[in-house]
Parts: sequence; C-alpha cells; structure tokens
Amino acid sequence: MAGATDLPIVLYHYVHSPYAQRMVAYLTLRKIPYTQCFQPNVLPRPDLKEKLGIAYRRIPVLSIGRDVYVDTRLIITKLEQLYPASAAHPGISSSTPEHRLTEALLSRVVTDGGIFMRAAALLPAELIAARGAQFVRDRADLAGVDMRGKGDEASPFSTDSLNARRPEAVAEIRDVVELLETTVLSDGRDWLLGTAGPALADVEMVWPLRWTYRIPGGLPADVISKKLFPKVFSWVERFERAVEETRAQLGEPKTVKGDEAASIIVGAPYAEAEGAVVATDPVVAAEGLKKGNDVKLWPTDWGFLHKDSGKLVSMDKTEFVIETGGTAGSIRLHAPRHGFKVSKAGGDAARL
Ligand SMILES: N[C@@H](CCC(=O)N[C@@H](CS)C(=O)NCC(=O)O)C(=O)O
Repeated sequence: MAGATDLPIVLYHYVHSPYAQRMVAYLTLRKIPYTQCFQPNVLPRPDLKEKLGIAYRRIPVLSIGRDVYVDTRLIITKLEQLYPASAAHPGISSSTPEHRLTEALLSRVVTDGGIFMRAAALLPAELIAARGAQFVRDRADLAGVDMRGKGDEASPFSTDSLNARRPEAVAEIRDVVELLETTVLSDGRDWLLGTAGPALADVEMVWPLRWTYRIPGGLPADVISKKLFPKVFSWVERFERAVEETRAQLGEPKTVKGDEAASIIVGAPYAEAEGAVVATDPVVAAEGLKKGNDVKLWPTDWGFLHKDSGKLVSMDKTEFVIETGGTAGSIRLHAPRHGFKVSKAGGDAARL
C-alpha cells in the first residue's frame, strides 16, 4: 500500500455546490493537490453511477487512490488522518480539546442543525424556476418525494413552496449571523478561534454564509447586510481572500472527464488497509451482519431513494465500507456511520 500522500485524489463536484465549496476551501488551505471531474447539477451522473457503480446522488464525492468517500464530514476526517500537518500540507485543525470540540460541534450543527437547509431556502424562487422543470423535479427526488403522476408544484422546490419557506429561513440565518457578530467576532478578531490564519472552525462555519453571499438576491439587505453585521461580513470576505490567495499560489487543479477520472481511481492502489466488521457493534449484532454480506447503503436525510449495493467490507464506529464497481472496475466506497444506514440486500432495505 502506497503512502496516502502519494495517491491521486479526484474530486467530483460542480462549482455552485456549497458542500463542494467547503471541500475546495479545505483542500486549498491544506495545499492538498487534487484532480477535479465536473458533474452536472442534476441526475443522471453516469461518471459515478455507470463507471464506478456509485448510486449515492449527492455532491461532492472524493477518491483517495482506489477508496472513494462520500459526505464532506467523513471526507474531511479522512484527509485529516491521511494528510497530517506537514510543511507541504499546513495543518488547520486545533490542538486544544475545547477548540477541537468547537470544530466538531460546528461541523455537526451546520448540517444537522439545519443551518445549511435554511441557507438553501434563501435561494430566490425565480432563480430556481429559471433552472427549469428538470431541476425542480430532480430536487424533489433528492428530498425523497415521488413525483410520478404529479405536477411540478408537488416539489419542495416549487415557487410556492420556496416562497413559503423563505421568511423562516431569513429569520434563522439572521439568528446565526447575529450570534457570530455578538460572540466570537465581537472582539475584532480575524478568525473564529483567534488563530493567526483561517482554521478548521472557520472552514466548518463559513461555507453556507459564503455561499448565500454569492447568490443574487439571496440575502434581504434590510435584515442581513454588511452594514448590520460588519464583523461577520468582513470575516466571510477575509476567508474568501485567503482561499483565493492560496489557490493563486497553487494554480488551478487539473480537470478531467469521467473516463479519465475512473481510470485514475481503479488504476490506483487502495489508500487504506481493509478493515473488519466489528462483531460487538450494536447494529452488526442486531442485524447479524458479516463481512462479505451483500448489503444496501444509503443516507438517511436526503437522497435516500438512491441506495448503493455491494459487499460489506468493514463497519466500525465511524464508517461503512462496501465493495462495489462499474464499467471501469471495482472500488471501495466509504460512508460515515452518522447519517447513513446499511441493511442486508433483499431485506427491508427501504426502512429508515
Ligand atoms: N451531507 C452531505 C451533503 C451533500 C449535499 O447535500 N450536497 C448537495 C449539493 S451542495 C447535493 O448533493 N445536492 C443534490 C445534487 O447535487 O444532486 C455532505 O456533507 O457531503
């Protein structure tokens, strides 16, 4: 097995994805080289589904060697382990236990606590409508709404539905912005934890706000603006500049098409040794799971209509790993325990 830092990394993403922007910011600040493979912002994504057999329908997806990882929370955790701080790859995570807790809580609360969902609900309905019916229906699929036989208005991304959610979203995002303005940033510091440069806590908190700043008409200026919250807005702009400056030093990542991306992945060695299915794990014990079982794997929040199939390679307290594959060859697919489920294939795979 090669050292992880010798292995190729491929990032599948699209530029307007806020989760992908979070990943790009992390990879840039850590100076971790990667190749990118752009994906459409709606299904189908044959580069993932057909070539690699990955049914997971969300973005980003990142490979390290022949291991492929989904969900930015797992991806960042893996990169922290496989690329420890060095002169070539500056560390941005904290060393004190309090700060490590803050990073972890921010990572959880921004996704699980609904901050991202509220930020997404700030997308003006006209902007979504302008993307067309295919987008509106695709996002209904993402939310798990069966649109068969239904009109576009049944989508949670229809104009009426978006307009109805917006006022609540404005109130919630204002609340988060005010919290930052009046607590950590109130003393005039540059970065959330008082570090000399942007740190993991900044990466974990800034991305939904940074994304909404760029959406034309996203923030109502009378409620959330630079005038009302100067410290938060300056912090977001500072972060933007830090990422841009580092990217300018590094140069743009190489972009490849799906065929090349898939052959880079299946042609590489695995980044990680094969793990075990931990017999004492409560879910392993309850479901009678064993290494080599045919299983289904899916996220439980959004995108759960698309389940991955493969052989269970390992399952421990942090992740599920299955072996799957497509026309390009086989890969190991990793998903975090948190927010995902596995079930024996042929069982009641649809339950959440
Ligand atoms: N928990 C996932 C969420 C990823 C996610 O929801 N990404 C959005 C794009 S920002 C997505 O996949 N949207 C639907 C799509 O692009 O198909 C993560 O941390 O990576």
